[in-house]
Amino acid sequence: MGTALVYHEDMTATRLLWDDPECEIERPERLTAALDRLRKCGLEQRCLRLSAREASEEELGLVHSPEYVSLVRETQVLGKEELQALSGQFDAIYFHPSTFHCARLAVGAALQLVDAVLTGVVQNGFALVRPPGHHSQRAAANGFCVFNNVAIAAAHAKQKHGLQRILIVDWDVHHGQGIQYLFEDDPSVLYFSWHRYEHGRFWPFLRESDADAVGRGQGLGFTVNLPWNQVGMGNADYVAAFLHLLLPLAFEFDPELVLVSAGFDSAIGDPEGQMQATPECFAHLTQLLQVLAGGRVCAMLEGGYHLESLAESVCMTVQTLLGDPAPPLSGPMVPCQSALESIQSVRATQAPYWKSLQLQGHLAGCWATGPHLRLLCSGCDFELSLDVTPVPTSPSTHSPEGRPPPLLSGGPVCKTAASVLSSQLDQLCLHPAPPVCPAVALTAPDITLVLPPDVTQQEGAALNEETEAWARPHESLAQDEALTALGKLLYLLDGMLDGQVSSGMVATPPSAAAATLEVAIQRGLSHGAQRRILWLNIRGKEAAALSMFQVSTPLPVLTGGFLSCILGLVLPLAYGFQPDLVLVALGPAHGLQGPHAALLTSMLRGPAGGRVLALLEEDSTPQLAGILARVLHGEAPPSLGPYSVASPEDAQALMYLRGQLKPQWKMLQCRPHLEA
Ligand code: X5A
Ligand code: ZN
Repeated sequence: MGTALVYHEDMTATRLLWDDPECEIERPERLTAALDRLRKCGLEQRCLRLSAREASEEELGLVHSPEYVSLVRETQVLGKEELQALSGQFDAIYFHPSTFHCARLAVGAALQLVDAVLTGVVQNGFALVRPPGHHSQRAAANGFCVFNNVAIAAAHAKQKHGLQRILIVDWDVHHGQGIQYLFEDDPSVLYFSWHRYEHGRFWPFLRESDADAVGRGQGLGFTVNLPWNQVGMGNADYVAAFLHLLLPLAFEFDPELVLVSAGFDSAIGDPEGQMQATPECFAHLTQLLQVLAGGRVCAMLEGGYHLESLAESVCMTVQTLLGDPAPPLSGPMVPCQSALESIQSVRATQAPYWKSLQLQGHLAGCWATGPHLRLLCSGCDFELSLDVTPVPTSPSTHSPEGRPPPLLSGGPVCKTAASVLSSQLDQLCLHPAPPVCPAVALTAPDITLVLPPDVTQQEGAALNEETEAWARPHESLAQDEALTALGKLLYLLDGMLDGQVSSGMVATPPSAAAATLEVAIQRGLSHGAQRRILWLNIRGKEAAALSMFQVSTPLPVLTGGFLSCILGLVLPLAYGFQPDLVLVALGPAHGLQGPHAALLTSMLRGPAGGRVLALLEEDSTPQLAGILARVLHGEAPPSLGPYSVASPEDAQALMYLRGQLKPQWKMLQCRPHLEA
């Protein structure tokens, strides 16, 4: 199951024939620059190349009026003067004698891509097209767009393939008002667009581009606009918008197909967008979307006018569709205040329509203290310690069950949350790092092991002595079996930290799990300075008995609670921390089903540059090991299926933890500072 690249060189034919400063940026070199770069990077060669066909007039009729289609058809025979006069009747449009042919190829490319994905010929793909489509409307060309490529693709997926839920993600820097109008009242198409808005002072200057346009009729809540009110939005802002807004809705919507209006005028250097996101950011956005819809993602080019930035961003997107890990993001991972204001306002506006946005925040301030919670990141060049309300140590301050009581008891809800918190806090833990090098640890007691195919056989005789030395202090590591697993683990760990291995999986005998993990952590931390390692340990409650667990949160196994924990806590921490390596350990009684474990593992590849080491116990099911191995190699995790809402207790526990961690970990924020 590969990646399709749909293209036709005829689409370079249409071009501006007269002087028009607004339109001159939409030029043929946009396609050739992108294609050249795809070839130079060897990416084109890795894709299934499909030559675009022309869409039929019937297909255009899925969203456009017959009169409008005729009007565009007739431009083929017009002279320059007539073309210019007709163009003037639309906003930011030029026609060329080849426009009808090119625009039909652009639509045809989008349809071929959708067909290839929905018939299982490929897993995903990219349509490299012009003219773009998302501004075009039922009977109007607009903003360089003639036919609405993505909207027609969505209508076709519904009509020809019987799809019932399609997510359209419009990451172009302009509002795709054309798509919005076409699906405004249609609950089978969830349209998400972020766009430069500047309180209405940016093209296309529409009131309905603002956050309060949410669709109508049956489609209420299925239009989601995220207006950017300042220029300069960057990687942290884009990732925060996905984690805190788009992805909760998308998981709740549970799409069967994801269409991307992939405009790259939202990338750094673009004269239209004036934004700051680097090309790698599009790899991350793509990767974040690939966990939806079983990985069925079709990206269609929209805008993007800085040729270098466009070409590089297209490469990043295609490379990620091919399954390669996203390169690390540059720059500080701190969303700006204006971005947080926008995100918060959309969350508030959309909350009535989405369970995944509800149940958050209304109990804020309920807790004055909480359970033992401590996260330490220490290192040669930075030290951050976050000490959250120490747990009272005197037994007299504990409730009868031995749990720390909240100081401000706000009523029944708080009491429930208190007991849930203290009983469930052990399932996911953050490890403190010895003061050797920067590290955060999300916990894990038991070891599993990932073996990239080319590495599997190499256990290195030279390593054995060292392995034995590491094992010596641990009684449980004495047997051969445990020693072998440890050897593999250390081998992989070194390979990943040296950059020779991208990901791995190791299985360990259950009795040796805790010790193996301990060695792994020590080894990772002693490997070299300046390494950031994120340890994530998931296991049943008894993990609390182990030392070194400092921060923990319940990791509910129900879809809603699980997702809010991953999207609202684990990934923001991980993106903020930017680890060199993530170790995920699934210990005894971890309670996760295969799809959940796969989703978590898959999503952690993002912040770690793909360097994820999974540790399993030997008695894990082969299905689990198989599914994890596949996602580690870049395959899409299976869908989680229908959404079920997080319990109030889980939501409360998560909110408490987030509240404690937010001052230090800015990616956790989804609203601006009130004091600012
Ligand atoms: C597809 C696209 C932008 C039109 C801008 C007009 N259109 N000022 O990016
Ligand atoms: Zn655009």
